[in-house]
Amino acid sequence: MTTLARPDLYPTRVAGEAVPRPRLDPSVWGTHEGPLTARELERYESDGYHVFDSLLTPEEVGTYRAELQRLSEDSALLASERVVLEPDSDRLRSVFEVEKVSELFAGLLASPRLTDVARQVLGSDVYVHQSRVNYKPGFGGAEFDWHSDFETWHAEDGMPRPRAFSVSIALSENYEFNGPLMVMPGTHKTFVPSVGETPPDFHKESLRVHRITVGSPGQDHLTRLAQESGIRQIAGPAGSAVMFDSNLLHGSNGNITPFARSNIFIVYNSVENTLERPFAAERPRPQHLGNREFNGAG
Ligand code: 6CS
Ligand code: FE
Repeated sequence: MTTLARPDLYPTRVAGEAVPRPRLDPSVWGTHEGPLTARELERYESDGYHVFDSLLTPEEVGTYRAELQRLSEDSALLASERVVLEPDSDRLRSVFEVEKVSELFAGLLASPRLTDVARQVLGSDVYVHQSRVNYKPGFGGAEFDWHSDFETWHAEDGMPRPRAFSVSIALSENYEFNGPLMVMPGTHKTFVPSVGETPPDFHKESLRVHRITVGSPGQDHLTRLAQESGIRQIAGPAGSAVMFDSNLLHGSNGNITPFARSNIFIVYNSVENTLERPFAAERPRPQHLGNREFNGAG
């Protein structure tokens, strides 16, 4: 069966040299009213991220932390493909599509304090493209190397445009020293293609050991962008959160301290940007990594 050619606005996983190109799309779509002020939207468009000092109450944090513990002891879940283990141990690294295994987290994903922001920023109705809890345990939670999420979601999930963002909600203290999220402000405005073909079932490797070549910008581009943009470390108390554009370069260091850095990440995508076939992979990734049930986020 011949596959029809289609426009690829963000070619990546290329052979030869990767040439960064300007982003073709805004980060803030439309002029919907919503929880963020005009100034906050301007800053988000410019920096590519926005910090919420306290998105959850201390009581909610307690409830979700207990849920994290419950999930980490669920033997059926631990044996499922939703779970990714740490590369150097069999401790829990990530649990994907948490709304399918936790009614509590399903309620959080659908709560208006998040979906109202998502509709405002994405300028349309929205749905959850991906959710995950990253446990980043103490004494060895491994790093996540620098990357653009959109580069992966475009190449491997078939997301056409960067009309999506993640909200990372701290369910434990995100200290300066236990592997908090780091971003390069403003880099969401440049799309840096990755060099090299996507190996089959690449996610089975890339989600566990995130020191990868395919799917990451080259060190030359990372060096230049870091020099131009700087690096901002997003530390914050449990209950705080940061939303960041799908194409913003980010990463996090490993955690050698005793203090886990456990966060829940929720990705909202516009219903006008639903997944097609991958732009640079043989087969789509599984449902728990890239949601293909495009019902609204409630
Ligand atoms: O491949 C993905 O979809 C995941 N990988 C990383 C390192 N961040 C975004 C996402 O969870
Ligand atoms: Fe990421």
